[in-house]
Amino acid sequence: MPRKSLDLPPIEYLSILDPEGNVDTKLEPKIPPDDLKRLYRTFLLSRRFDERMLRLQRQGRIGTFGPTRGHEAAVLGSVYALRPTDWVVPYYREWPAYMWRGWPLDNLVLYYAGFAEGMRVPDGNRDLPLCIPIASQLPHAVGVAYAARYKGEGSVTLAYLGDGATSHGDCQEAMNFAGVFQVPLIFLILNNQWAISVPRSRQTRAKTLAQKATAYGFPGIQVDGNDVLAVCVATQEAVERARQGGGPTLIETVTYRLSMHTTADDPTKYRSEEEVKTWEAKEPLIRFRRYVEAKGVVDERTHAELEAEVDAEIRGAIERAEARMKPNLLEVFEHVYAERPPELEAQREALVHHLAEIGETPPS
Ligand SMILES: Cc1ncc(C[n+]2csc(CCOP(=O)(O)OP(=O)(O)O)c2C)c(N)n1
Repeated sequence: MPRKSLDLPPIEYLSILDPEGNVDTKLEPKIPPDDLKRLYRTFLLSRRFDERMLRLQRQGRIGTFGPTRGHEAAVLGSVYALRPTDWVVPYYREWPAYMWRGWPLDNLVLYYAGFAEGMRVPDGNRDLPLCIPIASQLPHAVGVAYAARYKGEGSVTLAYLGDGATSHGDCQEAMNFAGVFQVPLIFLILNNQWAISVPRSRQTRAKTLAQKATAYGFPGIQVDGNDVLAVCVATQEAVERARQGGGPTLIETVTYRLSMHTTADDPTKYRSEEEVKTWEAKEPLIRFRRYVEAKGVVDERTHAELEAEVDAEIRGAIERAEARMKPNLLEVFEHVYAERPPELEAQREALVHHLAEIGETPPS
């Protein structure tokens, strides 16, 4: 009757590109120059889009917006490892993954201006819409992965969640069933240290979020989430394993939300300037720029060209989206119930009647 340590897998930490732009060449993935350039362009596009959307919100032209500044390396490094036939299940900050997968920017502007049509998934894209209820996307992700395997698609599913989401029941249920059924699914946690004003230390007493995978019987790894290369390598390994029937993986990306949680939040109320400064020094875009410059993929001139290109793309998207914004009051009754309850139907009819009385016809 011994008392002994159990043989449990150790948790690895992976980092390849440090904040100064130094690369561990033994671990460096072979990303073709064209892909590096496209990744850098998407990085720049999402950063500039983020800045522009904050300004649009302040001008009252869109509603609440959740910035992604600081998360881009974790999102783009991971989505890069997928094929277009794989599935993406985001929460609400991973729209850089949509950009990578070819969504029109107009959709995103429309969505944040309150038009549900903005979340209409482009035909042929295997992405789920953004999901606001925390962790509720995860049981769906398990279902998607299970169904894809059942149909023999050979695809994998990449699901995103925040550190805050890990303390929700939906997350535990999803991870448990993903492990039990060995579905081809990757849980990618964006551990940005905060869930609005609640710090990571109040979500779990566990040393890492990656180790939670051990409890569900699949591999977990912690990676530097501001390092595109490390996230890419960890995801490529997980994708490969999932495709070969090896089941799920949990990847914890350690990163930081450099901006506010959403435009309805004031982070100066709960976090220190020193903390933000420490993370600014590990900023992922600057780090990636150093890398692509050292590789000779981007220089001053191409950088300026890319800046001009993404600026024009964003301007065009906003113009097109604003031209499509035709408010329809009756829409508040849509997309909630499959069959509208009688009291809501009565309210809708009253509104139709009222609009007719004041001579307003809602756009069809
Ligand atoms: C079920 C549910 N409960 C509460 C909320 C309110 N809420 C919105 S964001 C958020 C914090 C989420 O933090 P995290 O999962 O770490 O993601 P992050 O926003 O930091 O990327 C909460 C509690 C919600 N959207 N859904």
